[in-house]
Amino acid sequence: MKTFFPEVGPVPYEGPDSTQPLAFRHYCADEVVGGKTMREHLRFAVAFWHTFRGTGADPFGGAVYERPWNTASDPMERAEDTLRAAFEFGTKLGAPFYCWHDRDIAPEADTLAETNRRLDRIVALAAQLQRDTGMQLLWGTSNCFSHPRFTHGAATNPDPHVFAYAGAQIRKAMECTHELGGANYVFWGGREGYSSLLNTDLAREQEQLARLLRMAVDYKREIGFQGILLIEPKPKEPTKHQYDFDAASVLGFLRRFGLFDHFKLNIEANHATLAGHSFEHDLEVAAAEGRLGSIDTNRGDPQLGWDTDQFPTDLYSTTAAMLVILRHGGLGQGGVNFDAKVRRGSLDLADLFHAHIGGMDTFARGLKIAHRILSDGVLDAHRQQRYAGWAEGLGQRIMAGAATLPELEAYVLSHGEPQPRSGREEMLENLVNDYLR
Ligand code: XUL
Ligand code: CO
Repeated sequence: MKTFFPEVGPVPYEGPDSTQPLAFRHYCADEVVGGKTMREHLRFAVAFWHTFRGTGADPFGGAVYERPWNTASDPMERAEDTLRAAFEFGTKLGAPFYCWHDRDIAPEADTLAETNRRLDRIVALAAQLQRDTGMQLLWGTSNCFSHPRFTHGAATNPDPHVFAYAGAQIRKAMECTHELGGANYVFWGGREGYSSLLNTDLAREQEQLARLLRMAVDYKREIGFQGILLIEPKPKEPTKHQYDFDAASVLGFLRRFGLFDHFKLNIEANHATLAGHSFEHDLEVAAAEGRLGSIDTNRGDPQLGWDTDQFPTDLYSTTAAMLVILRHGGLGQGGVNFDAKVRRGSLDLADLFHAHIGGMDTFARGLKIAHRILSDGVLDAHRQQRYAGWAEGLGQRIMAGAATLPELEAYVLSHGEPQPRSGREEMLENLVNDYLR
């Protein structure tokens, strides 16, 4: 049996005082936080595409990483080696889940029939490796954006033949996800958007996208797939205007096309910030409507305006995210996927471990801190107090639908000006900082 990381053993939990770089300081899978283990809260997943298929290439230069699983001359042998490396990595790291695109795990062949045969072969191996290691599939998805045929979009393509190709690919990827017991299936609208209105029929393209999603809902029912269908919003990149701009626009889109009950959202930190939001804003928008399904936790760089897909290291951000997630009852059958890549200059295999360990520890700390903040109740008490007026008298009548505009006028005429009240934002920021110590 080949091994690809002979120099790294299982990553232990050593606690906050550890000085060993290849150890967890905060993520202790079996530790119980608020009635659930950290493993159950966080459901960490390794993203197959970045961690095992990433090459370090950028727009100014090609591949720089030399990976031992990428050496065989036969593409299918390389694919099998890559999959084995992924399971060795995930097992050593102690990540319970992984995620893939169809074309990451099995390379595309000359015909769809042959490509599907390749996928079947790799899925059989994945099923065996899942059984051997206990690792599970958080979600599968289809890459309908890299191949040149998808240059003008997949579901939103002006050519129905390309739409059909996307549909065929998604059907197969859903079937493979189902076979592997995937907990979710993701749709990220890779090139579902446009760059110029001069050649684009926006209304038609949105209807096409909805039609494809409806077909996916029907197919899910047909095969009895129990996973959740997730849409991952992103405002731009690769196209200038993406239709799945942010959580709010996706929720509106789903409602408009009668798809609301069939989908939840996979919120990605870096996509939320590209849309001009914070990560926690988009999480809250999804969660407020009961549609928060899962997260991609990769962050952007505050100085760069594009999708840098970096591992999370900012404690303030993971705390804010976990506050939203815990308040809304957790991620259910979703999880925390690292859709993140190491930097071009991070050449060593060990860097892949350091990156994931850091991300897992940062989230584990965010979880523990958010749990403490919520259990102490000080923050929520402030919030509740701020809206106290709605629990009685006038507030209650308004929300019960009993008040009228003339009644509001009469109320103001007899009560005069409302009393100004501070939002206490800075005090609350200080309060959160106290917990970060
Ligand atoms: C792209 C992105 C994707 C999706 C899956 O920005 O986030 O990798 O997560 O297709
Ligand atoms: Co993503």
